[in-house]
Amino acid sequence: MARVFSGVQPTGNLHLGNYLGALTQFVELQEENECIYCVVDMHSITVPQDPKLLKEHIKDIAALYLAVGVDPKKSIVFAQSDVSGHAELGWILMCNAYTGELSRMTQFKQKAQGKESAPAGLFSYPVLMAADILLYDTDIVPVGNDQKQHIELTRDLAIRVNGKYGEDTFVVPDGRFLKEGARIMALDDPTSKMSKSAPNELSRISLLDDASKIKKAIMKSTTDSEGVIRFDIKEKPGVSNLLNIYSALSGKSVEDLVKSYEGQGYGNLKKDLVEVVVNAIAPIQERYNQIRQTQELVDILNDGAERANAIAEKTMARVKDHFGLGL
Ligand code: ATP
Ligand code: LTN
Repeated sequence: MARVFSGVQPTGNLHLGNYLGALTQFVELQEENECIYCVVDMHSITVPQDPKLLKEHIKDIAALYLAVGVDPKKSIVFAQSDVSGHAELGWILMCNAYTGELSRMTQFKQKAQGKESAPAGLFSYPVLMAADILLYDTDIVPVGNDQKQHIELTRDLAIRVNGKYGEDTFVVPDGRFLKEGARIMALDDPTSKMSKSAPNELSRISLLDDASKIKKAIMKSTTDSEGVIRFDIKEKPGVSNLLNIYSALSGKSVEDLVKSYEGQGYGNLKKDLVEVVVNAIAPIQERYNQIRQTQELVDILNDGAERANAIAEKTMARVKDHFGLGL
């Protein structure tokens, strides 16, 4: 059985991009692998967070994991800060990462853009991510395409350390990415990805949005003035994004959708998409509401942390031994 690890930041509710890009893979993978799904709360404090809200968001994300179908009997679900090995291994990796390679990370460049100074945590964010992954001897990391560069860095760090401290120090992981074109874009600006932290609420559809918000966001979404429904990411990013979302949630191929909307305007496509989205997320919301406020959720996270810690401790003992740390 392969070991799978992935994480999501508790920085807001999950949106369709997170769901289609990451969570659907989480659920698929748990059938045949040993899966560990983490709420990466320590990553989220690389930008300021309200402490009270952060605590709630950790449970929100955990409840959403379960609501989309992550099964705590099959997979480990826990909060990153409950396992101290992440920070510990993060430091060890930091001593083997170069400032040059970290300053080339596009996520860092984007988040620090225009600022005179940025928190060192934002700069070393990818190293903590590498620690998350390497701590569990992970084979496969299911993530969206935007994380490719961070996965490459994780592999580079593992290979570098193995070369210096012994080939059995780390398992070198592989990313599992969505196929190109399946990236979900912002509804108000289809040239940038749908994101939790974009200021415009109508740029995304959260998994917890009600029908009227979903309708508003889709009906107002940016398209183009050609008035022809066809798939062309370069020329028609808005319409292509709507077709992508429609296809992913309905199981119909983009080609079939394009055929069935031949001769129709964007209004019909948008109207039908509202229904598809509302129907797809209704059962997720129902399960979320059932579990979010329960002791069961807390128990699942505590049990997950215990199981994760048992694996992490073994890795830390091995890594410290290879580095000559401790007695
Ligand atoms: P933020 O906007 O705060 O950076 P985010 O919305 O990008 O957050 P993350 O927590 O960084 O979300 O990502 C969780 C997972 O969802 C990652 O695997 C990421 O690659 C994937 N993901 C995020 N946005 C999209 C998107 N628009 N399309 C497909 N996958 C996505
Ligand atoms: N950087 C990721 C979140 C993340 C992650 C991880 C994903 C942190 N640690 C480990 C996979 C494995 C993001 O922004 N989506």
